[in-house]
Amino acid sequence: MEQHAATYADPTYANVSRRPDTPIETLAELQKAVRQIVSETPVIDIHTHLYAADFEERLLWGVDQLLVYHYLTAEYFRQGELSYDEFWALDDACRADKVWQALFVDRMPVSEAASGVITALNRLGLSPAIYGRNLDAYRAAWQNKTAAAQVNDVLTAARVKSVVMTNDPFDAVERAVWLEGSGCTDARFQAALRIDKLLLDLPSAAVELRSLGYDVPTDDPSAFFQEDTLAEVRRFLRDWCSRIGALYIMASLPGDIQYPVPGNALTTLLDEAVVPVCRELGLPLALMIGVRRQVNPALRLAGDMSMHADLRLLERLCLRYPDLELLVTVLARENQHELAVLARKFRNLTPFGCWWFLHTESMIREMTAFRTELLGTSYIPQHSDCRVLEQLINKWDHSRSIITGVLYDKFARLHQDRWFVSESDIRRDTEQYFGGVFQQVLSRAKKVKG
Ligand code: HDL
Ligand code: ZN
Repeated sequence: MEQHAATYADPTYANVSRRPDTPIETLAELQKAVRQIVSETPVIDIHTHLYAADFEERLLWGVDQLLVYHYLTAEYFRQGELSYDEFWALDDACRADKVWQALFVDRMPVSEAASGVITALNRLGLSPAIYGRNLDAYRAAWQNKTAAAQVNDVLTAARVKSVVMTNDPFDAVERAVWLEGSGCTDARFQAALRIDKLLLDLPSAAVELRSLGYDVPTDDPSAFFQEDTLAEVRRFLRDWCSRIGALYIMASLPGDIQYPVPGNALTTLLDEAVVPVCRELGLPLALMIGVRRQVNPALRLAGDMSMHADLRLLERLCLRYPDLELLVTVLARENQHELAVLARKFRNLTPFGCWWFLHTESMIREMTAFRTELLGTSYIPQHSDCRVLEQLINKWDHSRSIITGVLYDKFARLHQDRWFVSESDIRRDTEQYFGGVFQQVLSRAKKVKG
């Protein structure tokens, strides 16, 4: 792109009052400033599957865990030689060996997930120029590291200010940490209450609720529409949101959920339990829509599929609850533009992130461009969805460079139309994207509290 110096002799400029810091003069300087500021601005990662070190083995980290990440195991089964049963019979280290050989040695690691491993290793000082393609060399480099030290190194390298965990009260191991252990003692790890099982598998959730001391029937699902049962579900939600300090309540949903459907369990639970507790506690509701679980169970965690979602569910929730803050991400590429347009209709709907199969360079670029064109800086461009600690580095490095490109293009056009950009403009808008919008959603939700 040609360089247009902002000629201060330009009469249209002469009358412009000076900004706090001097407007950037050339496109080359603008590009440098955008790259630097987007690269260095700390981010709040609003949805991850990471855990603080308090959760011990729930915090996944290290070379082997990077390689047995379910994105990579799905890719392994396409090009590795083992059957499902042979692979699953191995321990993590042997599985990692197989993934490394198949996806990193026998061929170039060009997929998003595979190249991400290389980015993370390199950025943590394990340069492939030195460590080569010998997996044991990378393992040896970290054999004496502690989880706590790796957490500090990774959060610093990734410039991640804080992450929001996915906290499932129906997970017995995690529940024990909250009920019997220390809970989470690291303020950099915030909590979110995940309630898929309550919304999507009520009979099984009812059994667990009862075992936890909530007086809900386990033999008569229709009883869930009675006020005393719904009061107990609200008590459960309230207790757990308070216990973990949930920033929001969240659920993932298939794409074919209809809402509202009178007499339907999900409609009743949303209307009579989840939304009332969100309002009572002043919390947003986060919905991740368009997942079809376990289309291939042999892949285990990697066995889920995307599906097109009927977004009228969101339209109706926004109309029925205009003061409920909704954080939403959808899984089908075909739904993304529609979600951005829907967010233009409802100010309480905030799209976030490029979820799962959309967390790839080409999809992030496509989505960030049209979301910015439709929503300006009023949405949340990315979350990492990390399951393994070191992924924070590659997921955010790759996303930052793409967001840099989109922002630069928009700022450059303004610059050329003599709407000059300063570093403070760039910093302010980047901070919006990297946590500001999320914090505004949280504070708007708090205003509705009560
Ligand atoms: O349901 C979810 O939160 C998804 O993000 C799944 O956990 C999925 O397995 C995943 O890790 N996506 O990135
Ligand atoms: Zn997730």
